[in-house]
Amino acid sequence: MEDTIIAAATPPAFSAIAIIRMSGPESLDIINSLLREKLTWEPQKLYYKKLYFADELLDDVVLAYWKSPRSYTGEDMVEISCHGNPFIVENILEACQKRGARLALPGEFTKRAFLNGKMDLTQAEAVIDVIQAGGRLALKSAQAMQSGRLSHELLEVRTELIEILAEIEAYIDFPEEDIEPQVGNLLITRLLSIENKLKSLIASAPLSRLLREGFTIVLAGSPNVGKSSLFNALLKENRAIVSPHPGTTRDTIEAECRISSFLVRLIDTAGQRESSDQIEEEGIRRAKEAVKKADLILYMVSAPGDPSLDPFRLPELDPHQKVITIASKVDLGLHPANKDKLALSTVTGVGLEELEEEIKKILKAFFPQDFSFGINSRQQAALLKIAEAIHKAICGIKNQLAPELISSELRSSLDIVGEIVGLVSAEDILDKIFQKFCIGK
Ligand SMILES: Nc1nc2c(ncn2[C@@H]2O[C@H](COP(=O)(O)OP(=O)(O)O)[C@@H](O)[C@H]2O)c(=O)[nH]1
Ligand SMILES: [Mg+2]
Repeated sequence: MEDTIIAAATPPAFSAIAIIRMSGPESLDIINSLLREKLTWEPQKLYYKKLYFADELLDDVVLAYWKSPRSYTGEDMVEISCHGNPFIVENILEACQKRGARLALPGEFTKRAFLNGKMDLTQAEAVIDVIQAGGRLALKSAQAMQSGRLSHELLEVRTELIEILAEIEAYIDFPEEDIEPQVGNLLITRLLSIENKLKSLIASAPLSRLLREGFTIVLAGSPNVGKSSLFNALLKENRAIVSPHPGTTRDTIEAECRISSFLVRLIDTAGQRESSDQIEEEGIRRAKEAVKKADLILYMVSAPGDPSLDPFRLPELDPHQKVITIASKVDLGLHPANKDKLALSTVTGVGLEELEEEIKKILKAFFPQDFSFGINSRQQAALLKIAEAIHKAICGIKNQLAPELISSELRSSLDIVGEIVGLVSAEDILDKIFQKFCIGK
């Protein structure tokens, strides 16, 4: 029998209400032991009661009871809403532990929900993404995943694979017969369409990484062009030190912000020029590293001077990396060579709105119009293996390999589909997934 677990579901802060959750067979006994009256519990009803431990009042609380299997975890559950004071929460947690509950591990409630068949593994993984989504699109993607969109698509793949497998395995019983070319071609067409579906799912992985980890936007350019001033203007606070002396920012400075409801890591870099100063050189090295990892680079050139005089040159970039070239300090006048660039002044504010609009446009363009959800890296790795097995099966049919060989590829891809949704799941994989959760979820 499972033990009974307990945890605060809300963060330790002074607030109107805090919620504590308990799950497991002893939940009702434990909470009953803290009541002074006998209660006839009905599931999904709220009870306003006083909890006591020994003779001490713990708090006035609202209690809810969910009876197994109709609960989040699938077990008997009790939810305690108390006043939002961390000392009250601690006292209640302690009292329940003394009566037999134990503190839950990170993600243990959701792990139990998964193990009790309340959700599959892709849905369980999405729970944490829903909680931690740092922007609207990230939330939409996590919610689609939680509602089972990926599982649904994979189930279709699975059904199709089983049908194809049945056709191929029919040949195993007749060793004298090869797969007829006509049948083979049809099977290849069906496998290719699965392969395409997998490819588009796999292509969503880097996008979901962007949603989860945020876009990296790097400010780059020569010393003194106004990078740190723009960094502060974009963050709307004075985070980086601005000074008229070139080389003031000697390291990269990073801050998280939200642009158009996307999570963004904004990085201010040290001015990039040849330097004899060792610390500054290290800063420049880091700046170059930052540029390499950037999704978008705000490349600043100084307006009044000729850009060819700016010692900083952008390194060669990957095709996915985007650049906005900005002519800075336009309040001092705009050099004709910079006419085609976004003209900006952090002193007068000219160009700031335009820049933010441009950034929004570029970030949005990373996602296709019909983007609905992105897969995580575990799912991506597994889908890559399936795609590879299917590719081998296609080659096998083309090269008229023995049906056993083709079927074994397809069987292995069926197993991996099972791993993704959690039909088969090793304990260490589950541990890795649920460790990332917060306690109480
Ligand atoms: N006139 C004017 N001066 C600016 C502007 N932006 C920055 N500066 C000044 O230029 C100098 C260098 O700015 P800073 O942001 O430290 O440049 P960084 O070295 O590229 O980070 C400072 O004295 C700033 O006050 C601007 O838009 N107009
Ligand atoms: Mg600076």
